[in-house]
Amino acid sequence: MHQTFDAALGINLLHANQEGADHNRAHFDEWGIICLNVMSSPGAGKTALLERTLAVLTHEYKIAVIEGDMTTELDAERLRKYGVPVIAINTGRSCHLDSKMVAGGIHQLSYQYNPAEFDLVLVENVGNLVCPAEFEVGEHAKVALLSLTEGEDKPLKYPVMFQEADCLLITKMDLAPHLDVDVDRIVANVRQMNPHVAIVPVSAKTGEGLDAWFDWVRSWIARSAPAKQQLSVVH
Ligand SMILES: Nc1nc2c(ncn2[C@@H]2O[C@H](COP(=O)(O)OP(=O)(O)O)[C@@H](O)[C@H]2O)c(=O)[nH]1
Ligand SMILES: [Mg+2]
Repeated sequence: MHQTFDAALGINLLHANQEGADHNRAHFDEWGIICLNVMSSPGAGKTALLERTLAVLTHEYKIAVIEGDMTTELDAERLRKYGVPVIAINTGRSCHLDSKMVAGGIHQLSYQYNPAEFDLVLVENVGNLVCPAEFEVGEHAKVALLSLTEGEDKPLKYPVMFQEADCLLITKMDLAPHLDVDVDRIVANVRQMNPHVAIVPVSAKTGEGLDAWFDWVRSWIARSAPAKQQLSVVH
């Protein structure tokens, strides 16, 4: 009996979250914004990647960040140095952002700015390979990071994250010469879960692979171009 109740509760929770995510995405679409949900285990290099991304792409696009952490604004402060609005959301005991929290972030952004001026919203999710993959926040695409030190088997052990990802960044490639890790095995394990995902090996430290990552982001932003054109016709 207990199991049935828990399963039903879980399905209702996910259903309510999905409705909220669709609502958030409708706002992003109305404003011609592309939203990317960046997820990984703690320490895989999400904030370092976003630092490198903001350093380059703020010259091309207007970007805002929604920064999810259980506590503190440490990551938000790191990213504010790049001169972009960073909405910090502390999730408390929750191990992931949900669509309601991100709706709060979107409203904050739209009180302070004209949201239609933005091209890209980057969401840094709470560090966790499990729950963030289940709870959409209204993103157009999911970006998962797996660092070289986490082990080749993680795509097999945490399948949902790797099945759901549109782009998988293998991070900390600069460490490869110092580790007993088989990058081809990581790629094969990811492909087993998700044959079509874009896989980009990167290093936020040396810059390896970042151009390919930036191009992937640019290709997503290009999708919102027709909506942006419509907006500029209307205003
Ligand atoms: N060697 C190396 N270290 C990295 C790289 N990216 C991040 N780190 C380090 O990994 C740790 C966690 O990075 P952070 O960006 O905070 O990870 P997050 O928890 O996923 O946001 C920090 O000590 C970073 O300096 C990288 O490409 N190479
Ligand atoms: Mg971080």
